[in-house]
Amino acid sequence: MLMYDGPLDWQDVERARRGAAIGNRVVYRAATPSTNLLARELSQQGALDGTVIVCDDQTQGRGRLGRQWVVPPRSGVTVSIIKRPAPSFPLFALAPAAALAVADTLAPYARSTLSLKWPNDVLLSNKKVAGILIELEQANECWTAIIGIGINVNAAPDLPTATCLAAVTGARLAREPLLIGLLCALERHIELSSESPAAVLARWRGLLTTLGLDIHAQTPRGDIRGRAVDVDEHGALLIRDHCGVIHVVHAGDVTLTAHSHGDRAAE
Ligand code: BT5
Repeated sequence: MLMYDGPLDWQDVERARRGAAIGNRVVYRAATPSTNLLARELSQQGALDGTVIVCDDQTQGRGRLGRQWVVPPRSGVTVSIIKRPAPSFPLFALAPAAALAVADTLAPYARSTLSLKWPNDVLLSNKKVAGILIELEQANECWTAIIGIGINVNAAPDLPTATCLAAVTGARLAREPLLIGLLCALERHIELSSESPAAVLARWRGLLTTLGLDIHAQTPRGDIRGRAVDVDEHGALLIRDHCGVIHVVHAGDVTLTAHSHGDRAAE
């Protein structure tokens, strides 16, 4: 019988990923403050490229810009991947690759309600079901990326903007096949990114619901209001303000402004 509330069977995941570039080695903790933090420590201690860190209870999960990621214990996929791409790898494609990997993992269960919100939220019925936090470190000309992904599978935190996969499927799901599928899809999209980053960005762009809408962007350089008209070849958001000036936004947060609002709860 499947134990939806039991501990993650991480050995099942490692078995399924034996010999793969991502997940050949899986590190599991019942509880840890943050898998991204642990991944960084393990990476500094020499953990191999493609090592996967998972936990059942993340007590101080991190979002972007100092925010928190909150997950009820044993309910979700909480994972960080250590990736050391070749020097020529287009790092800007990593976040789109990760978002597409999550989208492909969830699509069999919820294709019609799935969308992406710039820069890296995955939404189901316009509510956030997954978040991605990529942290980069450089040493001796080489980059290490810690790719952190949280997916709400059987529960979501008590936030009006959050949902979980089970809310859409109406049934609780085993987390192991989702994690195995996610690692497989991530490996595929990272490979594709190094061969053709433009193809990855084109697919990612196609799933972005942010485009064409009037938005308010909070960026490290200040606030911008206008219409999200496109993304550029590096994934930056292009916003046209009311004077017609195009702003290129590499990092920030986006909310819809009044006349774009419909039922888009996660905005
Ligand atoms: C993110 O940040 O969405 C990135 C989340 C990354 C989490 C993973 S879990 C594994 C790894 N280890 C970590 O410590 N982190 C990564 P951001 O775009 O800043 O969104 C954070 C905001 O989303 C919060 O301020 C809340 O409003 C909301 N939020 C928090 N927890 C949520 C959840 N479980 N589901 C949906 N929304 C959530």
